[in-house]
Amino acid sequence: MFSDLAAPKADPILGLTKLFADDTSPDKVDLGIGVYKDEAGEVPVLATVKAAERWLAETQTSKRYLSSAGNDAFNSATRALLFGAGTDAFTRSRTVQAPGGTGALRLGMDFLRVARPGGRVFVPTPTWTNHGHLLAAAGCEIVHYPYYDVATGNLRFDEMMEALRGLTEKDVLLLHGCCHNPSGADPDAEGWKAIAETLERSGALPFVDLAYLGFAEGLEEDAHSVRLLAQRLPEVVIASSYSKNFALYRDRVGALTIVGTNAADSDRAHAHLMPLARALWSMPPDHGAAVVAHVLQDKALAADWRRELAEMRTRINTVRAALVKHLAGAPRDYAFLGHQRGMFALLGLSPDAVRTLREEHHVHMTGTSRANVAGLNMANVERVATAIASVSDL
Ligand code: PLP
Ligand code: TYF
Repeated sequence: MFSDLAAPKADPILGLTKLFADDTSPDKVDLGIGVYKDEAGEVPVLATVKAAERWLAETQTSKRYLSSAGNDAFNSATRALLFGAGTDAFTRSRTVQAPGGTGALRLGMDFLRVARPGGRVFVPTPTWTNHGHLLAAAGCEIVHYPYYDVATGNLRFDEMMEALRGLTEKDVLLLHGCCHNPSGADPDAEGWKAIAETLERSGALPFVDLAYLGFAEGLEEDAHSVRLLAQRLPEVVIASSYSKNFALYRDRVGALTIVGTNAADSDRAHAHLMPLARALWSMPPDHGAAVVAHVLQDKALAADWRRELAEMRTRINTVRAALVKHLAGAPRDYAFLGHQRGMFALLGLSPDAVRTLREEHHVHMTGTSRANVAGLNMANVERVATAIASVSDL
């Protein structure tokens, strides 16, 4: 009977929404779920998306099925964004549209069972909460590797490299392409080189989750990780998302890109993705991908989108710097936050401190003390910093 079903464990990030809604303080600040907010605290539709949606409404003549691979123009534009049009990696890769980065991750994990049967998936600690659920659902065996030290605010780079020495050619290494969630700490160029060398030696397959392209330093800069891996290694799998950089969250726009040794190998891999996608969702939702394809194909709209993306990135980096500045006198040195990128900052606060922040200061973040920096603005950042400083000893 359904009545016998025990309540499932709630998602610790999504569960925050209700706590925030129930907080009646006019000063409450939401640093919970990872959505970009503007200076006014809104999550607006981008102007370029609105323009493309108007175009789509005017010109779309049919909603007949496309295919399990989705929109071809979108898939090609995705490869161009990842690698640069006409590059070697562009030529020897194939993309399948998926419902969000999450869909791309799940499709990619199903593909791992085909491409690396019996292999283990090495996952960073910490990582995005959904990675574990997705890997379990796809039946993948998980091995955790050390990535980030919450106590010091630094990468655990040497320990990570030591753990990666255990990789074999059957295994898979899950990496965050930029703006690591939840820490915001990414390897530098030297670090990526060392990771690529380890993968080269072991023959393990890199599986890159790229959900924040353009949110760290820029579109080209943030693609460095996937470009380097594709250049150095025969095979790479990339799950990318347009939820953040196009603010298309609910429209579910993502892509799975397979880089093979050559185009023929990638075609073979692509053929395997089709039945896997059919068993998951048959065809991906079209609207958001059609919008992204139109924006990226139209020179003027593409330039406008790059400006809108730069505005989001600049605001995040500006409020991050302001947070660090206002935390300068805190009992703990928070300077490390200034070296990290993207929407998230892992503050290293105790669960007690997080609860006090929520109950007494009306500042909401995950129980792990991950703060969405994009929830800050010039009007609230000093108050939030003061509140964080006041609970740093708890
Ligand atoms: N990967 C990471 C690291 C994320 O933070 C997210 C968050 O939204 C996703 C993947 C998936 O994004 P979506 O499925 O909303 O496109
Ligand atoms: O980490 C975040 O906040 C975003 C959004 O189950 C998100 O990636 C969080 C949890 C989830 C789905 C999306």
